[in-house]
Amino acid sequence: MTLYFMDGRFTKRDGLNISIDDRGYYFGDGVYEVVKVYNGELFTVREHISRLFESAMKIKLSIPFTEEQLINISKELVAQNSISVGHIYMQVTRGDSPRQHQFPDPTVPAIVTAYAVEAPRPLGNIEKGVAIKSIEDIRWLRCDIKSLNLLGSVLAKQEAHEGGYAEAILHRNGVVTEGASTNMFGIKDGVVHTHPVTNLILNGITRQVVLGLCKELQIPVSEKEFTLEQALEMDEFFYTSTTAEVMPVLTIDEHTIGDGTPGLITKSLQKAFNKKIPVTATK
Ligand code: PSZ
Repeated sequence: MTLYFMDGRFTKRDGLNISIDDRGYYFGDGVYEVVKVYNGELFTVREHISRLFESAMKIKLSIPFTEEQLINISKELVAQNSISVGHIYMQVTRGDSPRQHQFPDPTVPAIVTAYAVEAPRPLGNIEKGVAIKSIEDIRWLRCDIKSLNLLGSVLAKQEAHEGGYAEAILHRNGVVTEGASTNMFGIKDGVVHTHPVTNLILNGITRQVVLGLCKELQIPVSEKEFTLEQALEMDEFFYTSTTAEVMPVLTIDEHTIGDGTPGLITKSLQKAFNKKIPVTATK
């Protein structure tokens, strides 16, 4: 039996009290996080919860819990649901109020819901690598906010999925921004390239972990814009996210990257990443 969190308590699914007037439902007016669980332990939970508060602040949404309380709720969900390998999903919306675009006045309490699920790591793809498709980035100009409004990402992911691709590589005016739900990295002549932290990307927690690993392994990094054309000429390519981890890219559209197998630097980053997570997480 899965236990959910809502309104300050843990409940079964049929005990959830979701309103048609929830602003998340009408407007996608809210923010969210996904936190990975390895061997029953939350990975980088502090960073994720802190980003949840940053996203909320950027949309002028006040969360009725402290960071510490949300971390404890996340831990409780993992324990209550006996999660071994999987993730936590947590979202906060601007509350339950009759539909009108402007914020409810007076303010209504933000609604925090969360659940935990068991889900295997994508180990086959992590080892073999994947094909991705270039798609124009039509999202809004605040991609730094982890907002519930995901239509731009949903449409890109669907188009990639229909073509048999694992992910969409988004480009704006020819510049690679990120993936539909991942951060993109290219490696050329030993240098790791990725989009700088601006309003045009989400500064992924996995992105930050991987940049830390580059530093530890003394791999030079360039956080500067690169074009889709330059991406095709990279020696290696990979993307990162909480669930995709460090995912090698073998082809972009029909163009092969390097020799069409996961690159050496990519593999060394995967190895270093694996050392950061509980070692027995082989699922
Ligand atoms: O399960 C999934 O498919 C997940 S879990 C998290 C994501 C996907 N994606 C987060 C994300 C994103 O939505 C965008 C637009 N860019 C980058 C990322 C990667 O962020 P982290 O590393 O924090 O998960």
